[in-house]
Amino acid sequence: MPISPRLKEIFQNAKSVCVLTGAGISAESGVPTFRGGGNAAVWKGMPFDQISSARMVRENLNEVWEWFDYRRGVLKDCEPNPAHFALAEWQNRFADFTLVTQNVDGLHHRAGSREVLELHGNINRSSCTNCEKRFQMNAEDVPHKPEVCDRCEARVRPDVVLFGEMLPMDAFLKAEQKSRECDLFFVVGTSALVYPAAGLAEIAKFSGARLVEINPEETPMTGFCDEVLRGKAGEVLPLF
Ligand code: BV8
Repeated sequence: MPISPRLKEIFQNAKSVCVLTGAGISAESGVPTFRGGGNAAVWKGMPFDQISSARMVRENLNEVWEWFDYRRGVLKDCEPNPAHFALAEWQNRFADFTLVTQNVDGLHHRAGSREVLELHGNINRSSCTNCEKRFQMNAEDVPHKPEVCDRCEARVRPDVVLFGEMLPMDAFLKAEQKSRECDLFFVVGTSALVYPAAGLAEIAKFSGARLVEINPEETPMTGFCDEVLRGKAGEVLPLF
């Protein structure tokens, strides 16, 4: 997938760059995507947006933990891939660089990205269902621990934003502000179906940014982009 000389020049002269990543950037690390390959992630017959929902936390927290402990088990053997490392390099190439992710796998941090706006939380953190105290888990803590909060003894839950839940406002508002200010916005490895995250690309475009999509497949965002690099993130990003 060659990068046009025009895009290369825009990239080299960009002052403010914003990147939104989704599950596709971790696909080459062996992390299953949610909707890739034509089938949506399911857990014991429940579609992804049912098992990963605020309602399931209320109705069956044990099942939610089983789903997240399973995913954390898969993640234990996954390493960052060239796409994550390329973006970690980009943070030193621009005066103003913002990395926003929908992913909860923590692979951007492990690749060396310093400030990552995690719009949907992090699978290796849990939070108290009562007092919201947060706990950092190691990848080896499968099944998860602690089970209950050491401050108020209520149950803990994955510190991940589930369907029907508010995003962390500080992260979202900063991502929104950077989307307005940037001159170049990359959408990498996302089906662009989940809002308000996907809306950041629209905000960038309406604010005058050049919009670039990197994805082996077409998405609802494709027609809206100025440039489409039809390829894998791990192969395309290192070419810049
Ligand atoms: C909320 C954590 C109120 C859980 C996730 C409009 C506005 C606001 C909300 C809504 C709205 N319309 C609908 C809603 C409700 C809902 C929503 O968006 N539903 C969708 C399904 C219609 N949104 C919510 O409930 C959100 N909360 O709205 O609160 C609010 C309102 C305003 C402002 C603030 C708050 C909460 C959504 C968060 C849900 N939690 N994750 C968990 O992980 O279990 S979302 C989940 O989907 C993941 O985070 C994932 O990242 C995300 C998006 O999926 P993708 O990352 O795109 O992954 P996917 O598999 O779909 O696609 C992979 C892509 O990669 C594919 O295109 C594939 O081709 C490509 N690919 C494959 N291989 C590669 C590749 N690309 C590059 N290289 C490769 N090698």
